[in-house]
Amino acid sequence: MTNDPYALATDAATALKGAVGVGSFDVALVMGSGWVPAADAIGETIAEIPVTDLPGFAPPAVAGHAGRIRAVRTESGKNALIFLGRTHLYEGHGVNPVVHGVRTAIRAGAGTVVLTNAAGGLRPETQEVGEAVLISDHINLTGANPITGATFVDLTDVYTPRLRDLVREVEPSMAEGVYVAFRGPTYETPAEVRMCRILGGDMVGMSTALEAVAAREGGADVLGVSLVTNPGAGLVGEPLNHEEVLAVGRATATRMGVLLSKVVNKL
Ligand code: 8IG
Repeated sequence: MTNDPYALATDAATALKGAVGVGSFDVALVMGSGWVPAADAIGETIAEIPVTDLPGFAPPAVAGHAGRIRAVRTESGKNALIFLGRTHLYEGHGVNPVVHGVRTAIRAGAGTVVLTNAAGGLRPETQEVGEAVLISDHINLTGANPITGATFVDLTDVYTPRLRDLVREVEPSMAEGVYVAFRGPTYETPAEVRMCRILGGDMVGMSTALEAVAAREGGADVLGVSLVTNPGAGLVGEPLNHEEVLAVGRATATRMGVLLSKVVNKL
């Protein structure tokens, strides 16, 4: 086996296509915390495998992160790959396992990558818990980057404007916001939350930004959606716990599933 992350993704894509019996995929969706139950609305399941059946994936670490890959056929006849759970930078396996799903999906043909997450809301004045926000841009404060070497990828339109327009055709009232990515696994201090607001952030989380960068490097279009599950630390009320995140996900799963399904069918 190879140490080259791109070759590893090519190997994983070959193994994936063989394991699920699908020759090529059109779109990949990464379901973050709280989004996994929404996956059932995307299409008919063709096959589902644990990520650990493929080379390059880290074993799942967090409760509620299933660590499985589902191949589905959408109503519009597209082949979709759904990642039920993701690897986070805070797990300590380095940056390559974090973006391996996205790279594998692109090698398996996916030209569109949909990244979902649960996030803290930095604008409780206007955001509600359980609200989905379109990611318009990000601020990467993870200190990491999936790209090594002098590859100067343009990040002007990381989150493809055409895909954001398409979501607003489905859901005209949906807000847009800037996602601030931290390494975690701690939530922010109240001072860091205030900093993020001053910097122009609207949501804060521990995922998505690195995967979006890897997807753009790979030439895929990116759609990002955050499910706001708590106000950022110190803005209002109590700190959150992971169980509450999953509960918000369960409560909003049908709505989020319908949204994603409509968007995928319009691709
Ligand atoms: I859900 O408030 C969720 N994930 N960094 N901060 C960070 N990640 C999160 C938060 C939050 N809420």
